[in-house]
Amino acid sequence: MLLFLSLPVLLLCVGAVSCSENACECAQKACSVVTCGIPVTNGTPGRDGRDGPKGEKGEPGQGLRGLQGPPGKQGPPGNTGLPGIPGPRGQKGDHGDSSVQSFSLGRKSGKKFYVTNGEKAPFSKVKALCAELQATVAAPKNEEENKAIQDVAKDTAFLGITDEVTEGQFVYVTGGRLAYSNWKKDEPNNHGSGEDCVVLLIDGLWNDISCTSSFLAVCEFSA
Ligand SMILES: [Ca+2]
Ligand SMILES: [Ca+2]
Repeated sequence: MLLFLSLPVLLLCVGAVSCSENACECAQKACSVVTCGIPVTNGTPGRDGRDGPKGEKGEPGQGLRGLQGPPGKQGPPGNTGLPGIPGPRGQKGDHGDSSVQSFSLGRKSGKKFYVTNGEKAPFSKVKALCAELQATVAAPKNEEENKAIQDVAKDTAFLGITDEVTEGQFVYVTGGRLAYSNWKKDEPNNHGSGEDCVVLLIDGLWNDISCTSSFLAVCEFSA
């Protein structure tokens, strides 16, 4: 009640007097009619109250989430794993050397064995082909061997015989003078610019011929 009475008075009087004392004394100085309450001295403060009940959990914060940071450093390598289970057995592979694979079964004569892959080539390549087989170019040393090579070749084939070292003197490429020959009539004739290699013709007769011409390769194995 006091507050209601004094407040309007205070408001009316503040504008007239400036004072820094308490509101009631100030009002009494400034205004002729003011009713103030009797001042009362304060008592000693009461003891602290007991703690209140725990409050409810608050709402999550509304702040913006920060940007994702850069990736961390790579960790140390792990331990080596156990060995895996052995895989299934693979399919059988192809034969390794195609030149060996394509050679057909030859003919055995005495202690020799002849094979051909049906390939026609210059004499230098025929020699290389036979060398790949750990063999030599077929060179008959008697009529039986000549017939055996003829049966295997069924075409004009190089023999392992040349007169490259000394013209007109035919020798085996493996070394040694001829032990047997079966020249065709009027051969060897060293025709044209020279013929230093020898072929076995289909009829079994021999002819000297250019080493750079291509004829069948027949190789010889010693059995
Ligand atoms: Ca010759
Ligand atoms: Ca000739």
